[in-house]
Amino acid sequence: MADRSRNDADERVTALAREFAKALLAGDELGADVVIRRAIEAELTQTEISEELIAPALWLIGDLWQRGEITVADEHLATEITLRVLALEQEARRVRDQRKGYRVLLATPAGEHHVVALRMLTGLLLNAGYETMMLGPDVPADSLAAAARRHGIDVVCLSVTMPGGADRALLTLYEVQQLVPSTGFVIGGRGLTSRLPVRPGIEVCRQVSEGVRAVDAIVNRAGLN
Ligand code: B12
Repeated sequence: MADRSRNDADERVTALAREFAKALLAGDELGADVVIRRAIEAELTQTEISEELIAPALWLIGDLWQRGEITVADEHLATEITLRVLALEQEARRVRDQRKGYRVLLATPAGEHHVVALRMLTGLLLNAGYETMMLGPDVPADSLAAAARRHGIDVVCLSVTMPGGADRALLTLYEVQQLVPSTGFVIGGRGLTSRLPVRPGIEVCRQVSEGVRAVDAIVNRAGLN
């Protein structure tokens, strides 16, 4: 079993290394950056990325250059892309490390059973480096607030789909703020109405893809206080 997971990990590294080399050969900086970000998300260490992805790709570039199969310009471009990607990797790790200490709770208010959007958001937040706690559907305001306090939650994400859901989200917000006033909120879903207050510490989103940025905005603001 351990051998199998080691083999899977090796195959994943080999595939990423191949893709990184391909991006360098194509002069595709964005593609190279995406491969490195995927490697970070797959929990490869900085050493593994340097030794098993970047170095072999540059050795290959060197061989092709020596054999006259690519030009000096191709080799220079590949090196420049690598240097920029290294800087981006540092930045991506710094942002991810900063997010590590923050806890995000996800739930739908009482009576609301639609949780697909929140499941999607959980994955995005985890990949971004946040700690998440998914309570799932139909959570009464008082027990959600108690959970937020018990687990030291920084941000609560709520989703509302059904008519009337926005009012229950408001009630949840109120209950949590009574117990832990510093908690931030990210709220989304088609059941939202203009009754929800938009003020610092409360972010309203139309798309799941806005969720990580919204949580970032809340924790960055809290960090500046
Ligand atoms: C799957 C589904 C269910 C499943 C849910 C299972 C589950 N575990 O989630 C079940 C079977 C339980 C269900 C039950 C019901 N459902 Co239903 N359901 C759906 C369906 C088909 C898909 C919902 C979905 O997952 N969409 C995909 C997600 C990704 O989209 P989304 O939620 O809209 O989220 C997007 C944005 O709103 C935003 N977002 C949403 N939340 C959040 C949160 C944050 C923090 C962020 C950042 C972003 C964000 O991001 C997403 C896009 O990026 C919809 C059809 C539809 N048109 O949506 C009906 C639908 C929502 N259901 C409906 C109905 C009527 C019901 C029931 C009343 C049916 C019944 N008679 O029992 C019950 C009510 C249950 C309840 N009280 O909540 C209606 C609602 C109509 C309305 N607004 O009045 C719909 C629209 C179907 C229809 N056309 O009639 N349902």
